[in-house]
Formats: sequence, C-alpha cells, structure tokens
Amino acid sequence: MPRILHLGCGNFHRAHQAWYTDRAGGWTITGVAMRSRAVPDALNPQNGDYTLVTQDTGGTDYARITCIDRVLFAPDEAQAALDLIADPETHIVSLTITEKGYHLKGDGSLDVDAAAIAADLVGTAAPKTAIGLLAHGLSKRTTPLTVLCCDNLTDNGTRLRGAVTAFADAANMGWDAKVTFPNAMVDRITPATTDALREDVAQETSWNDAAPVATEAFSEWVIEDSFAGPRPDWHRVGVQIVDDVAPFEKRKLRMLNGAHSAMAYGGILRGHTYVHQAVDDPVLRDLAIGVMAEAATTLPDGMDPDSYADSLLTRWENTALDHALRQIAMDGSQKLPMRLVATTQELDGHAPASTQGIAAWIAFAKSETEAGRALDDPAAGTIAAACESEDPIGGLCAVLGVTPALFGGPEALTLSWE
Ligand code: CS2
Repeated sequence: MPRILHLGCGNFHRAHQAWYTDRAGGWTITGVAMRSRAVPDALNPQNGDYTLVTQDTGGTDYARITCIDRVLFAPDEAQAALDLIADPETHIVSLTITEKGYHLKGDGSLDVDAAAIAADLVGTAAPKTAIGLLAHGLSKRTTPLTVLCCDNLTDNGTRLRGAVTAFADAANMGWDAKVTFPNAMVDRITPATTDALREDVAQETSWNDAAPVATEAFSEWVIEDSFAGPRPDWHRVGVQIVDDVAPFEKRKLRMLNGAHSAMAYGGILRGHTYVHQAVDDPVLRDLAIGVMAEAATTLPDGMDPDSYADSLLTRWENTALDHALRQIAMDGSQKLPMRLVATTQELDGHAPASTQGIAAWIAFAKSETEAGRALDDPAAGTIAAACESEDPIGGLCAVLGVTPALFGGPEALTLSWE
C-alpha cells in the first residue's frame, strides 16, 4: 500500500489528516513522534488504531480510525525514519510539529544557530529535528516526493522548503529527486486528550482506548496543487486542491488563530478556562470580533470574511468541546508574529483590537512571571528576563521582532479593560 510518513503524530494530525486519509482509503500512515514516547507507547499496542470523538452541539460521534500502522520514536529510530523518507513506497512526508518545530527566524528563514539545528548540522547519525531528518532523508531519495507541511505557518510549504534547503546547503548536502513542498491551510479545533475523554470512550465503545482524540465537527484542508506524485483521494472527502492557498491561509491565521490567541491571553487574565467561556464574555467577544474585522481588511476580495467570522463565533461557542485557553496560550513568541503582528504591520499600526491582543499577551507574560510560573514557550527565558527588566514592554516587543512604536507607543500596549 502507498505510504505517508507523518512527522509529529499528535492529536491534531489524528483529528485532521489521518481522518481524511482514513475516509479516502487505500493508504497507510506511518507516524514519527519527534520528542515524546507518549504517542508510540499508547498507539503501537493498539496497532495504531484510535477513536476520534466528534463533540459538537449536534451530538457526539465515535469513529475508529485505522489508517496508521505504527508510530516510530525518532530519538531511538531515526534510521528507520530516514529509510522511510527514502523509500519509493513513501509518496508523501507530511508534518505537524508546531510552529517552534521549524526553528525559523522572524523573517521565516531557518535559524541555523538554534541549538537543535546546530547540533544536527554537526552530528550526522541521528538527526533530532524534523528539518535535519528531511534533509538527510531527501539526500538518499531517488523518486519524486511530496513534502506537505500541515502547521499554521505563513507560506508553510515555501518556508519549509527554504528551511530544508538552507540546512542541506549548510551541511553540504542536496537531493536529486523531484521534491515539491505544497502550501496548505489546515483547520480543525482539537483539544488535548483528558482522562475524562478516555473514560467516556471506554464507556461508550467498550474499548479501553489509550489515545482517543476529541475534535469539532468542522474541518477544512486546502492544499496547493503541486504534488510530485500520487496522493490519497482526498478531494473525494472534502479536501480542496487549489492553485493558490495564500488567501485561505491568511484568512485562517489572522482571523481564527489571531482571535484565538487574543481570547486565550485575555480569557486567562479574566479567569476563564475554555474558549466557549471566553467567547461568552462580552469584553473578549468584542476583542475577537475586532481582531477578525481588522484581519478582514487585509484579505483579498472574494473571501467572504463576514460569514467566515460568523461561523468562527459559532465554532467557538461549542460547549460540547472543552478547548483550554492555556493550550492556545503556549508558544506565543512563535504564534503572535503571524497571527496579530502581521495584521498590525499591514495596517501601519492602526489595528487597535490586534494591538489589544498583543497587550493581553504582554499582561499575561507579566502576570505569569510575577506568579513565579515560567511560560510554556521556547523563548520563556527571554520573556521572563524582559518582564523583570526596567522596560518590559520594549523587551517583550523585541521578542516579537517589533518595537512599541509600531503600535503608537507603549501606552497602546496597556489593556484598556484592566
Ligand atoms: C490554536 C490552534 O492552539 C492554538 O494556537 O489557535 O491550534 C487552532 O485551534 C487550530 O489552528 C484550529 O484549526
């Protein structure tokens, strides 16, 4: 059977790409867990099977997904992963490794000085980063391959190609095969798994699934039509294959993810736990609506932002799905530049709601630091140091690659509702 090798086999992959592939039929996915044993330990004894639980206002649905055959643990099985990247039966290597997994600088290029990348550039045996694995695997590849980024990054395929090429150049490597890196927009709200979900699945399906995933009914996947070889019949199960993904990606990142981040920081500060509570708080609802309206003005014509915004509000109001604000709040240093700063820059600083979203991140960083909690963020050390410095706002803006002047000065980065 033709294979997809998927790097980063977490909940989002299992609610989204694996679900589409399972329904399209005829393909196998081999997963690669990049850092934690949790997923291989849970899934391998179950032959890769798991329950996808759709929790929506219309009801709950339990579906068994069976297209994953096994999950490798990269730190121990790098050679097996490299062999599968080079294997002609593997036609697609896809990725969901989160924003920080790419080690990109603010301008979107690979940070060759990042510790993990620098280590992979000197050691050849077992690359630890996805970029290193791809560059080494591609150097052995002789037949066409599609490398499909499924993370929420601006120009995600283009950036991934740039990063892998930069790594290969720095390591004096390269590849001869035809390799394409389509851009893609991915969307499905997928919370982390809780014990309550495992218990619910055991009760409803009579199967003690160690790794169920909860998600919403809505799902969207838009992929640029630049495959190097075969792909599953994804278009038959709702995936849109288009010439240009950019408008879809911009709408999703700036409207959904931008408002999500603003609600996450604002919501935690206002004592909420889940998205459905935040969107029910008039202050945060207005903030989300404002972020979406500003983002909408940066979109090309024909993207129907008003009905998109309405459908987002409905999705966020889904009380059947407990989507924790703290999950969205992770890795703000990586997310905010693409979600909120980009809109503000494109509007020459005239984006009061997006600015308030960034102010909420600043207030959140300060309050966490004051409470003695390190942020869950690769820049946590720099963020804590900035918070404890004499100019926290300037220091935190620097983490996002901007200065307070972009927003009209530090006053604009103070929350109006605090
Ligand atoms: C969220 C996203 O965690 C986050 O940062 O904004 O994971 C969001 O739920 C997805 O992009 C929805 O498709």
